Amino acid sequence: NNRRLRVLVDMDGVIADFEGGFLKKFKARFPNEPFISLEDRRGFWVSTQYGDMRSDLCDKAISIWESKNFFMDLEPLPGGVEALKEMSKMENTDVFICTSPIKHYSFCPYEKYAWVEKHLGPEFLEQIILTRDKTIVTGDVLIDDKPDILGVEPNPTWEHVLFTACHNKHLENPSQRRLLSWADDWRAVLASKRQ
Ligand code: DGP
Repeated sequence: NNRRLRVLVDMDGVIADFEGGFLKKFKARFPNEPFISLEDRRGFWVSTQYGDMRSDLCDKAISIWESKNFFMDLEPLPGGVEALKEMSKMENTDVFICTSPIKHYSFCPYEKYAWVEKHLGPEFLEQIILTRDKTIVTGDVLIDDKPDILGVEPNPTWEHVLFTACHNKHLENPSQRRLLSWADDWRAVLASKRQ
């Protein structure tokens, strides 16, 4: 088998700490408002859970990630940068960062490119796929923390491996493989797709 393996890796919640960055900036900007600890996060959409707590907190949450420097300032998640660099050097392996920008486009797309250049290096700028629909991207595996990845293509080519995050750790779906973190055996996941 000499086919190359194509690995798609999500950005927010997988290599960049969206949830931690959000909570830190939400508390700093709204020190007198209630917040949801990472332990209590449920559901992919942060604004939905904040809106359920109190309706005006939905827009307050959204204002955090629509602000300049929100995406740029996200901390790398432990081991993510190292894992991407290692897999990009593996034989017969192509790695792409596959990330959905928010629709408020003033800062997010620019800052995602700048983040990749800063943390992974300028050569990784070739590997960025910005799309709101990941189902139309072909690949062998998609490592992503969003439990349900839907779009216009009903049968995506990739296997979605769920990357564990604060909002999805309680979900049980036996048909979905997981990576618990970058300390988990991502090399075995890649190896299984080369068979
Ligand atoms: P991705 O991780 O590539 O599926 O991108 C999803 C983006 O949406 C990511 O930047 C996180 C962000 N996000 C998280 N919660 C919400 C929300 O409630 N509303 C919106 N618009 N974006 C959110």
